[in-house]
Amino acid sequence: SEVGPGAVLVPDWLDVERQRELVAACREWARPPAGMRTVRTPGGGVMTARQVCLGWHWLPYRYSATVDDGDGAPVKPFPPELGELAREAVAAAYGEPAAAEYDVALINFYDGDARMGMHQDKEERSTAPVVSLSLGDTCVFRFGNPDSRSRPYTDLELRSGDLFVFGGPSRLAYHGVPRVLPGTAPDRLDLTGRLNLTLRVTGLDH
Ligand code: MD5
Ligand code: FE
Repeated sequence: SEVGPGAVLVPDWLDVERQRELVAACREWARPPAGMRTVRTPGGGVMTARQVCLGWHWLPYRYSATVDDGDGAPVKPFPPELGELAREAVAAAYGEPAAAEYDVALINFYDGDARMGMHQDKEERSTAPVVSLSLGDTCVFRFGNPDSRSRPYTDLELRSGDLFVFGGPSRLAYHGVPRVLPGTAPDRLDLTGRLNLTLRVTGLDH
């Protein structure tokens, strides 16, 4: 369903088997080298969601080929199956195929106390839609507007298996995760906390 212009939510898009496969893959990707890390912002802040990247390494506020704020290792490659998944997701949300090749995944892990403040995703040079897949605990997701981090915004719950695609005028909307609802993950996932996979097009050359 369309939550805003170009912002399409497809609840329960991934069946539990595909969720389990993605959770298992995320556990592997989280291992060192170039594994899950804590992100520190230039202003001295610490992000409470921990992150691992594939394809390109996200730093506040640029992309790098190496984990400059961690062990310095080369970022893990972007798996072709995530590119396929992204294109499938865009087609499911918009009813038309994706125009660009996806080349980066940012995987955020939220424990019960983690949150993400309102921000825009501006590090990508491409205007291609962002694909977001939620796994594990439900969260409250705050979907805002492109002009300010304050109202108007819409709070909605994202559950395990939900797909959200942000394109068109919503690509640069402010958004955040005000809270996670602990203990709400499907039992069969064996996951405490929330994982979010975002698939993006950087517009960078390798
Ligand atoms: C999350 N992650 O749930 C979200 C999902 C991040 C981040 O925000 O930057 O890692 S991506 C949500 C998103 C992306 C691009 C645009 C919009 C939302 N939007 O216009 O609302 O961990
Ligand atoms: Fe974001």
